[in-house]
Amino acid sequence: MKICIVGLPQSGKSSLFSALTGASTEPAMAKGADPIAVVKVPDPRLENLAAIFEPKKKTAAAIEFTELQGISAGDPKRASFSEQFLGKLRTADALLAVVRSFKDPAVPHTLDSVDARRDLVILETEFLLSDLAIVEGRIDRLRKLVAVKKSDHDVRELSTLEKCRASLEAETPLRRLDLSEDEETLLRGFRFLTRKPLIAVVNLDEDEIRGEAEALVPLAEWAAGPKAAAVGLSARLECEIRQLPEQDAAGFRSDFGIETTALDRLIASAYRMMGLISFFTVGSDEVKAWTVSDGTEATRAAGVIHSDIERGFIRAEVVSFEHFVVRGDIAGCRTDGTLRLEGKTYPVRDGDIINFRFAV
Ligand SMILES: Nc1nc2c(ncn2[C@@H]2O[C@H](COP(=O)(O)OP(=O)(O)OP(=O)(O)O)[C@@H](O)[C@H]2O)c(=O)[nH]1
Ligand SMILES: [Mg+2]
Repeated sequence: MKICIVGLPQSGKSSLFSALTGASTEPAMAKGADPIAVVKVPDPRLENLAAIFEPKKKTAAAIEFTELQGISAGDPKRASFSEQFLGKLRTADALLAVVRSFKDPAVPHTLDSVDARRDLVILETEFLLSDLAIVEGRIDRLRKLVAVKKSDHDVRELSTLEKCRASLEAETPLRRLDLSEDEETLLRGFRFLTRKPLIAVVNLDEDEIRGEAEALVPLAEWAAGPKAAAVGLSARLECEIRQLPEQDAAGFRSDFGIETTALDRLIASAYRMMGLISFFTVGSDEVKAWTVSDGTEATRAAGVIHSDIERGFIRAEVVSFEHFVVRGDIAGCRTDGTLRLEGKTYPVRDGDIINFRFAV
């Protein structure tokens, strides 16, 4: 899973990147590249399973974060995002927008005032306009095609895109559209920015942390929509805490009234928002967490591991994490019937421990 960090200049993107990854953005930027870091998803269940199986290797699910350079949105003197920049955003599975709430007069704001909601609207507007340009271009082409030869596929695509255009013209991001499975499939290839899950990270002043809920009120309505979420944190403080030894960090956190790390909270909300779940494969060689969308069928989940396992799928042996930890071994789960045999269309659930049987 790949998440792009975007935001207006000096909103705290690099600080957040460092807080999440423990790495500085400077070496990559010095080379003119976008810094990328792969971060492990913390999951106590994985630790638990590793303690039981004592495997040679333990592999957590991972999220790739990247901070994109070169934003000039909100600058009234310049045009909006470049095509190259938007193209990079389109490859992301989710977007993370950093919006500034900290007041620090030492850090100038391009718009001379601090307003998290306004900045979020500026970013969303850029995304809306980019999607709208794509939708309009495609509608023009499809109209011409349909006038010559009316194919069923083109007609359906045209009507779906017209639905999208109406939404975008009303300044409603496409993630709020209710689409049928067919419409969803027709749109997939466009990789619309406003259809992607969007997490807003409100970069708080240190003295706002205890009042996080209050600081998020202006975004509450926005964050209540589908595939949207808002999290408040101080990027600079989290970045400083990240550099402390673990025992000092805990004390520091409780002094500021911070309960969990920024990373844990961000990932938890990203998972919830994107409808992602984890299933596990276990054994003495490796215990591993895999990420799939909630409701993914067993064959497709198998394909995440290897296409051969998907193609040659026979059955899945499944036991839930909760049942497994009571027993502590697979043979016991087989005996008491908590280990089940499931077929191709079984919807995988969060925490399932799965052994795929396959033949190629
Ligand atoms: N007071 C305060 N300052 C912060 C916070 N987060 C970032 N800053 C400061 O804001 C400035 C910009 O932070 P960066 O993390 O570099 O922001 P950025 O969005 O990566 O900036 P550009 O990449 O230049 O657009 C730095 O001087 C940070 O120290 C915060 O939570 N509180
Ligand atoms: Mg930066």
